[in-house]
Amino acid sequence: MKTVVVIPTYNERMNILPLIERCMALPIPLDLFFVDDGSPDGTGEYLESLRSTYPCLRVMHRSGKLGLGTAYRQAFRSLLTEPYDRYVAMDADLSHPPESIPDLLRASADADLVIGSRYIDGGVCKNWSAARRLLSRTANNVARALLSLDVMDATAGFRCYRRELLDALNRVNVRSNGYSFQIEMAYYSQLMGFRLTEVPIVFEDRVRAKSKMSHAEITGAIKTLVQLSLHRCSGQSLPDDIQLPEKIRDRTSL
Ligand SMILES: Nc1nc2c(ncn2[C@@H]2O[C@H](COP(=O)(O)OP(=O)(O)O)[C@@H](O)[C@H]2O)c(=O)[nH]1
Ligand SMILES: [Mg+2]
Repeated sequence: MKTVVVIPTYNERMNILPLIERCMALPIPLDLFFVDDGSPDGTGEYLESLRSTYPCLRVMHRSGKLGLGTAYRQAFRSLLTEPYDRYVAMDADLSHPPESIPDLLRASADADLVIGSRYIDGGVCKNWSAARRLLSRTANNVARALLSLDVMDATAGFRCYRRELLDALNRVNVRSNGYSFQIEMAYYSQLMGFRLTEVPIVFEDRVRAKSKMSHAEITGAIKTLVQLSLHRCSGQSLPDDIQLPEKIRDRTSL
């Protein structure tokens, strides 16, 4: 099974080396694909300098801070042209423990989208401020209520997608540029009838560098939630050219 880990970075220089070392210490082969948005702290250049030591590492450089959602979309589109079976997504800040990647991959034997979850039994969320906790819980509760999502942690960025799901999502009109991309991807995955599951993770707030969460991201998430609930209320259409795999078509909720 060929797996690539996609990691968007913006000013994460201090987190890069421990992240790569912990990924490389895992007993499974992984390719690492970073998407750096011209980080002013030199993350992109630093990643380039590590390529000779870690041949499995690649970097997509973009011209400026273009958003988390577009970083993932661009990376996934490019990596779908390569023969990967699993696409893991994670933050660069070590909040998502690389040691849980094997759990996500194992669970992907029976699920198309596996979410590394803070909010199911066994999931832990450490050292997060009360404000961040409240924001995350509220976003999840609202997403579940408005979109009938079957997962407890739809905002989580630690995920594993099977190839056929990512291929279908690539043809859906996913619009979020920022953090709400995660909710939108979970929504369309469920809508198309793909199987979603969660595995518990121990999430720990970053120790180094700063979070990029902002008021603009919160506003963007509210906009996405409104758009998706309107989409849901208006008959849940998907583009005509979406070719769902037959076994998925049988159980789609459309
Ligand atoms: N390429 C890229 N990466 C981003 C952008 N915004 C955030 N990130 C990265 O996305 C991940 C999640 O951001 P983070 O600050 O950890 O958000 P938090 O976990 O919600 O506090 C981190 O690896 C960031 O460096 C962006 O605009 N472009
Ligand atoms: Mg983070």
